[in-house]
Order: sequence, then C-alpha cells, then structure tokens
Amino acid sequence: MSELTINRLLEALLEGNQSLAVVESRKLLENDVKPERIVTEGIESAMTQLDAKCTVEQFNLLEIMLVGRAVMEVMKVLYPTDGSPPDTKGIVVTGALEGDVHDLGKNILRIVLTAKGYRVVDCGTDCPVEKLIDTAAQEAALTIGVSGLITTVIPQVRQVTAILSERGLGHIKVMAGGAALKQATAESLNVDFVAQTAFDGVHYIDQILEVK
Ligand code: B12
Repeated sequence: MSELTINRLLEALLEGNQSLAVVESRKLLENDVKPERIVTEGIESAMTQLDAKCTVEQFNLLEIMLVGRAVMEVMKVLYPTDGSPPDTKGIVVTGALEGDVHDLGKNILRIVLTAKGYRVVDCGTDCPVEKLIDTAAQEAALTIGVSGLITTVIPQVRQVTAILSERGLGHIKVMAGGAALKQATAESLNVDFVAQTAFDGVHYIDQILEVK
C-alpha cells in the first residue's frame, strides 16, 4: 500500500503538482509511513529522476522550480511547526558556498533540524566561506553544515575547518552534505563528517551532544 502511495507522491512531485503532492503525503502519514521514509524514498527519488531532465538540451527551469515548490509544501506537511520558537539543543549554521545556488536539500536539512530541536541560522546560497564562519562565531554555533551540489565548491569546503582553526574556533564541528559532497570522504573534504541524508546530519549532531 505505502509503496503505491509513495509512487503516487513521486509522480505528483515530478509533475510539479503541489496540491496533489500535499494530498498524497498526508495519505502516507495517515498510513503510518515515517516522514524520514517519505523524504528519502519520495522527495529524494523524485529529484534524482529529475536529474535526467537537467541535461543542457532539456533544461527547463520553470519545471524544476515547480517541483521545488511542491517539495517545500510537502515538507510543511511532514514537519509542521506552530510558529513558536522551539527549545534549542544547539545552534547549527548552514549554507551553500559561493557559486552554488541549489538550496532544496539545505532547506530540508533546516526543517528536519528545527523539528528535532535545533536552531538553524541559514546563510543561504552563494555564501562566502568567511561569512559562514563569522556567523558561526557570532552565534556560538555547535556545528556548521555545508551543502554542496556542484563540484566546483569542493576547494572552498576544504578551507572551512582550516580557517576555523586559524581563528581559534576549532571546537565548531563541520559537516558536509549534498550530491557533490556525499560521495567524498570526510578526510578528502577536510571536514568532520559527511552526511548521506539530512537525517544522518541530525544523528551526527545528537552524538556530539551525547559525547559532551
Ligand atoms: C533541482 C536542481 C537544480 C535547480 C535548483 C533549485 C533549488 N532551489 O535548489 C536549478 C534549476 C536552479 C539548478 C541549476 C543548476 N544546476 Co542543478 N540540479 C538540480 C537537481 C536536479 C536536483 C538537486 C536537488 O534539489 N536534489 C534534492 C535534494 C533533496 O537532495 P540533496 O540536495 O542531495 O539533499 C539531501 C541530502 O543530500 C541532504 N543534504 C543536502 N545538503 C546537506 C548538507 C548537510 C550539512 C547535511 C547534513 C545534509 C545535506 O539533505 C537532503 C535530504 O536528505 C540536481 C541533480 C542531483 N542529482 O542532485 C542538479 C545538479 C546538482 N545541477 C547541476 C548543474 C550543473 C546546474 C547548473 C550549473 C545547470 C546549468 N546548465 O545552468 C545550474 C546552476 C547551478 C549553480 N550555479 O548552483 C549538476 C551539478 C554537476 C556537478 N557535478 O557539479 C547536477 C548534479 C545535475 C547534473 N547531473 O548535471 N539545478
């Protein structure tokens, strides 16, 4: 049953049909399908399929934007907030580095982290490394979460930990995620952790707090 409905959600997302995607995600929740599964098997699968349409000849910005809008509406259904500030377990600063405008995965990470009790300060996309680090210092962040979808940002990702150390901020952990970074090792990116999914990131930060 849930397989079938996840497929229907997938189709609705790929059509950019926001209202149908919301209806299908509500049905999944009513059938006790966990939000984590809906994100990984529904949203992430839909975006992987969209990848095929991203070749230069077929590139259709409007189509991709409609899918993105539908994804964010589904996230509101999966992780509703009542608008009141949640108790915070710690602060996480997120951003996509200079030259990278992809933000869907980063926005999902923000929603999931917020739902799990963290406060997220998002530096947005196309963000200089220094701005990310300044924000982490000002906010006394526990962790920086770098989202990278294009491989050209990798040299910038490698700088983050080094600059933190130079500035005496080596206690701030750095985690990386997103399609361009998740295939790499933490060592090669010079970060503390590489996440395959947003949920991996949450587990990693939970562990840091347990150790402290
Ligand atoms: C949607 C999309 C776009 C949209 C972005 C819309 C938006 N607001 O984000 C638009 C149309 C704007 C776009 C533009 C471009 N894109 Co594009 N795009 C994609 C596509 C199809 C999907 C990305 C996505 O949203 N995935 C869904 C999300 C949910 O997944 P995710 O980001 O991986 O996030 C999950 C996890 O990884 C994790 N996560 C993500 N970040 C982080 C961070 C941390 C800390 C943690 C813990 C977890 C975490 O959380 C999420 C949930 O689990 C990808 C293909 C792909 N396979 O990724 C190409 C892709 C990323 N794009 C690509 C390219 C080349 C471009 C363009 C340069 C194309 C062009 N010809 O102009 C431009 C400009 C890019 C730029 N300068 O940044 C390439 C990159 C190739 C490369 N190796 O560098 C890809 C891989 C497509 C391809 N196969 O060629 N794109």
